[in-house]
Amino acid sequence: MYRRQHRHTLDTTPSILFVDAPWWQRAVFYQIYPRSFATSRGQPTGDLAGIEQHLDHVSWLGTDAVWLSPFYPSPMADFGYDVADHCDVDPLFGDLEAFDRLLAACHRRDLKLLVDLVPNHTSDQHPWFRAARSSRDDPRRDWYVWRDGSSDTPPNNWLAAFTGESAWTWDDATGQWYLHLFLPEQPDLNWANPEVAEAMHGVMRFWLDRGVDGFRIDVVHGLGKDPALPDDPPESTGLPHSALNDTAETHDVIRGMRKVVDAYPGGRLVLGEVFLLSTERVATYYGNGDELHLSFNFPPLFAPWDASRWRRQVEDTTLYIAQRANGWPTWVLSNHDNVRHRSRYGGSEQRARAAVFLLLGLRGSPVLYAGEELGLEDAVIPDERRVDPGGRDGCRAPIPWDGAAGHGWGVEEAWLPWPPEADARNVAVLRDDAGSILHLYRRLLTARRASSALQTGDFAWIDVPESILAWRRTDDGGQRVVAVNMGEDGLLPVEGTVLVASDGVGEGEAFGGVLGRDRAVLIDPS
Ligand code: ISL
Repeated sequence: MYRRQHRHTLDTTPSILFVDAPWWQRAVFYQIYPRSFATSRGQPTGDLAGIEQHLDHVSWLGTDAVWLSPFYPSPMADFGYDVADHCDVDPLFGDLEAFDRLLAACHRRDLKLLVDLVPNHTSDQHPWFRAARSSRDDPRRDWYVWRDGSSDTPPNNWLAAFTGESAWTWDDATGQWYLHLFLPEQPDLNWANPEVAEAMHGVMRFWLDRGVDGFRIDVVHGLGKDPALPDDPPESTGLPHSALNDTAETHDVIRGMRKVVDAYPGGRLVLGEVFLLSTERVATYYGNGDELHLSFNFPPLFAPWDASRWRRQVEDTTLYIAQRANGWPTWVLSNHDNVRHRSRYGGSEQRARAAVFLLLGLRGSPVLYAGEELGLEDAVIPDERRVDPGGRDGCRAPIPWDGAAGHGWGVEEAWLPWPPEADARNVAVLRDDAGSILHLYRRLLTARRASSALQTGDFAWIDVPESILAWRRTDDGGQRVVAVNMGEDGLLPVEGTVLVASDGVGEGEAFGGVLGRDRAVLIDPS
């Protein structure tokens, strides 16, 4: 069913290649936000060469694939999610040669690389929109979503993200409204126009031809709009339309994109950002094996540190995604849009240590966000340093690489304040401390790589007290038990050897039967 192979990575740990599952079902993804990861040239913002210089950290940790947030030319109204040219690199981050070097450096380490595709909207400075806006008769006019009306009444009640105001902006020069699910500087493309699909497929081929392993697709559920543009229902009051758009049209668009990647060899991946707050709805974006390979599923990210709430999230994910033909879940606790999970769960490192057992132990592909392996909390951002229109600066603080002034960036201050305790909580210091959360992440990633049961095995709950989540992962190769305690100390009726413990205690020994509050264990029950 599978064969053991030594892979030639910088890591000396033998790893196992399971040939029966596609790579992305076994993979652990690592999200890099390029502005905040590392600089190669002593700048307050990171760059592609800086990422390349720090790739050994990513492979030492034991992840399999990198997802790079946008690095394309951009006016940065949304820090790169407002793309002005999909086929180039912003000078802030380097150039296409720097990209090619980074891609080659990833592949030398057996790391896959996904780039972020932003197909729902462009920057208002993109040549396409400049042309579209220039005149109602411009051939590109219909590449965006325009509607007639009077300048004081938008075409419908849709709200934009971040501003909380109308998703329509009046263009005085041409006397029509244009749609933007996000900032007015991010006009939505009109995917009902086949020329848009053709152009964006060209963008995909541009990166696939360079050798990328696939795409994380931004706001993929937003692409198809109901041509009637119906009002959002009153009960959704306050939610931006970007969290509600869920139309049949979008599934056609995704099938078109899937065909583009499937035409390439080597299992190129589409991992979609479906930001709908229902796992049942998210699941539909896997289609019949002809839409997304993987989708983000955010309801678990929004669940508090509470065992019964988490149990429900796991059950929903199992029911709607894992049990769906071609469904394979993903798990994510932190990203560049949300308060880091350590901060969300109350700030204790102990909880952050236990939480990674959910990410790496549940059935599905985990997506880590750079810095969570350091147990980072959100940075405290004074008002005068806030820059994001969506208020998401805290989770985007720069990665501290060492404890010296400038934390490896060569500047006193980076584009955002350093995260808390950066003098002690940084890569260099935590690497020297075998008991650190960083080493815990690494031990757990190593244990996951060594166990096909943990990667792709079946999932079954173990009957335990309410405050504990415990489950068994099983396949022909063996079994693993994972347990996470979100409440009072409790009895865990499992025997076996502790492989990894969230507090590092008792690893290699027989499990003692009691799991403490905010603690987690990985057990080999054989
Ligand atoms: O960030 C959010 C709430 O604070 C989400 O609603 C977010 O807008 C949604 O997940 C879509 O996010 C993606 O597209 C946005 C961009 O700002 C985000 O950074 C990106 O992840 C527009 O491109």
